[in-house]
Amino acid sequence: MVLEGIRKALAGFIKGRGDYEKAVKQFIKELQKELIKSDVNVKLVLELTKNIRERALKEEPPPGITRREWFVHIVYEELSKLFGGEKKPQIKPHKKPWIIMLVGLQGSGKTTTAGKLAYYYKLEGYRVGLVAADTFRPAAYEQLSQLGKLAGVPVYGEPGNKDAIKIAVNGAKYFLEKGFDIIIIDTAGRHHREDDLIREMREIADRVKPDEVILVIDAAIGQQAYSIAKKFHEATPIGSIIVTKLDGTAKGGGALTAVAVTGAPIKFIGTGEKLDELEPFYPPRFVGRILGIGDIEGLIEKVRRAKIEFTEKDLEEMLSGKINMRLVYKQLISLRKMGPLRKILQMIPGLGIKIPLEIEAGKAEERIKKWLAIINSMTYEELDKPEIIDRRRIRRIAIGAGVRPEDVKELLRQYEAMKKLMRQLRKRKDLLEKMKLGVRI
Ligand SMILES: Nc1nc2c(ncn2[C@@H]2O[C@H](COP(=O)(O)OP(=O)(O)OP(=O)(O)O)[C@@H](O)[C@H]2O)c(=O)[nH]1
Ligand SMILES: [Mg+2]
Repeated sequence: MVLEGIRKALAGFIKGRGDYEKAVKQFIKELQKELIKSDVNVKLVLELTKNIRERALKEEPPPGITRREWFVHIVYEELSKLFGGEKKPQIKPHKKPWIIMLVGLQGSGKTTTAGKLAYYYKLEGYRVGLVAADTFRPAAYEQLSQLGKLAGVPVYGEPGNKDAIKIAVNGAKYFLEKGFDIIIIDTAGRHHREDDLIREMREIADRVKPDEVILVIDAAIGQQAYSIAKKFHEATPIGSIIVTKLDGTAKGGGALTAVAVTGAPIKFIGTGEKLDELEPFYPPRFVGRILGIGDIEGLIEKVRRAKIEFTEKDLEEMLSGKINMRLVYKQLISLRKMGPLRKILQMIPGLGIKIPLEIEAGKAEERIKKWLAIINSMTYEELDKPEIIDRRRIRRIAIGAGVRPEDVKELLRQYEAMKKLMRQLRKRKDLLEKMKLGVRI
């Protein structure tokens, strides 16, 4: 697996107990070493680590998250960005039929990937056909035929015919007439000159008009993937990219990040020679695996929950009468950050409603912390319907949160007060509308 060292460095970081800033520095050094070893562009590495360092020293973790945990989250986010961000790859074809044309340098893995793609889409329920339009490689048709047989997908070819463009056109026509959903055209990578390869690719594309041209890149090429992607794209717009042989090279990080920089989406990655060794590429998941998914999943979820914001939509929901502990939780968290409800309540001094949460008191912070712990100990059912919380449940929640049962009761009282407040607010709809419009009352 590429970038294995990062995982070790991070594990060391999480377990470490010493000085935080020193540990950050140490981890960043390791991270740089690993990325550069994996052939990631030095400029990208420096930019990444600068971002991580800045965020690590500047950002405050949300409540309930330690600084070290927050740091792991930062690394996870920044690495995901480096590998292409949060966008999910578009795997399903936009329409049917869908013609895919595979292009790429000699030996990059086009034919193997054609077989893998056919197999993948077949399992997804599509009717898939393969077209062998490589007239350069000896026995290219046989190679694809075998893969087709393994995948259980028909292969169109004209062994003996040297006109790749004609074969591609005929093959596409053949499967279109038969009503196939996805047609995958394998092309040659074996030309005497790269110019000829590019020219042939352009001609096939002009004649067949594929819905998607996929560039296949061998990960072993490292950061050179950037110039290859660019060159191909200039010849024919590349819809997406598949990076192959990530299992067999130490330079995978370089290839993936170089492609990400071009902005072309990496759709799949190839992780072996077998038909099923192809997987959709989603940067956060990939990074999760680099960092050790088991270790990081729980943490990311924890951070995600801690980052919850109380939004305008939540306010609308609350005002429409729907209130539960989840909303209260969000509200409490955003009260710490001067959430919208507090602002709104402050804007209407004449409303004559007592603010139930004593947010002015100095003790508020302590209290909110306690309440958050209490809510964290509730079950989903209790969060949605706090009304069911009886004495037994109160005791259990208190133990879980490390507080006294009285504290739980107090929160429930506040919850009731909040519910009442919402009801009162709802009756003053006129005022609320004005507030939303920003009219001063
Ligand atoms: N380990 C590993 N090997 C792969 C992967 N993808 C392809 N290969 C191997 O790479 C070699 C070349 O693959 P092909 O599919 O023939 O490459 P090609 O781009 O069609 O080659 P030409 O048609 O000659 O241009 C074969 O031995 C494949 O088994 C992968 O993801 N992992
Ligand atoms: Mg081939």
